[in-house]
Amino acid sequence: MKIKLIMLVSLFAFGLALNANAGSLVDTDSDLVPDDFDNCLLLANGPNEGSNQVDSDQDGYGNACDADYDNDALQEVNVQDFAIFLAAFTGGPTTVTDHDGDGSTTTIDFATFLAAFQGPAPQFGPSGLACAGTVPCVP
Ligand SMILES: [Ca+2]
Ligand SMILES: [Ca+2]
Ligand SMILES: [Ca+2]
Ligand SMILES: [Ca+2]
Repeated sequence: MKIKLIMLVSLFAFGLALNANAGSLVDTDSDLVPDDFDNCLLLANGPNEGSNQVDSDQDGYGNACDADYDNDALQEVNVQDFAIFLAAFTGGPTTVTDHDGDGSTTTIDFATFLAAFQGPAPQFGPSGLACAGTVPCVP
């Protein structure tokens, strides 16, 4: 009886360990970047996408899902961010505004901005990184 109990407890512990390992390999958006390391948790931005985890402003939210270009205290996507987008769109430096990672700020990137601008709070992310929201976010 005692041996059976020990076996049962061992199996339970083994199951827990397996579960813990499985948890760290969950990839919600199937972009080959596990959730715990994915700076755009619900949007594919892995090695198969041009935006591959690039985070120009180092706030822990990948360019692909971060339209809060100025990282203001309100953490909103508002007209200040639109001004930054417009500057990049009309020939200014392209970094944070390049959502699809093709090296330029185009109408495709504007669609991403607009969706965030009109979307409910939070208007960017979410990120799977524990340090998201702090600059620099060092996982
Ligand atoms: Ca992922
Ligand atoms: Ca992702
Ligand atoms: Ca960012
Ligand atoms: Ca782009």
